[in-house]
Amino acid sequence: MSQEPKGTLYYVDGSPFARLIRVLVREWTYPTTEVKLPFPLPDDFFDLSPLGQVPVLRTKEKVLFPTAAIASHLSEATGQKPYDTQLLAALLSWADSLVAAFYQEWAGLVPVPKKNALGFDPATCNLERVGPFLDWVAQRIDPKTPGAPEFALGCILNWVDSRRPIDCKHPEVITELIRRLGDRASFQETVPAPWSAD
Ligand SMILES: N[C@@H](CCC(=O)N[C@@H](CS)C(=O)NCC(=O)O)C(=O)O
Repeated sequence: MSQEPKGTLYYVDGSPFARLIRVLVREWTYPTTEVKLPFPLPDDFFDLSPLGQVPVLRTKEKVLFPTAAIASHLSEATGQKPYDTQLLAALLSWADSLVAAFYQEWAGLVPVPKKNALGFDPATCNLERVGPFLDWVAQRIDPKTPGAPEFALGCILNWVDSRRPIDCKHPEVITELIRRLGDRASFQETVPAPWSAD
């Protein structure tokens, strides 16, 4: 990306949300200066974003977050064909629930032997939606002409497979998408460093 940067993109190497935006700026040719941050994020990151999360894209005009808002800005700024915004929103919301489930596990938090006012284990509940949700997603994606939702699905599933694999067979169309995305420069240039909770 040798053109003049249009913005500064703050990211964490392992974040599937941030990776999606790093993929989109490459796929849609929106040059940015990428700033890699440590995780956990520095306390003063709240000065940039009140949510204290990555990704954040700072342009001349505004500070953009969360991921869906950045994707929408990039799509408009680079003149992309409209994509399925419900599908992208559902995928990002699903990723939020996976992050919640995995963080609970990685932090060693399990239900304690006292009254469970909810009556269920939130981490288990968050993982129960994987199968039904991916069946729904499989009806809506096109592995041959990927757009924002397909790139998001690729980033999320690559993250799951590398961080905390789930025992769940994906529909064939999803397997095909992941294989195709792996051949793209945008995915090859943004592969996160290996990490393990152990
Ligand atoms: N819903 C947010 C999720 C972003 C998110 O969870 N980012 C994580 C990294 S994967 C983060 O910055 N976590 C730092 C924290 O929560 O303190 C979005 O769509 O942008």
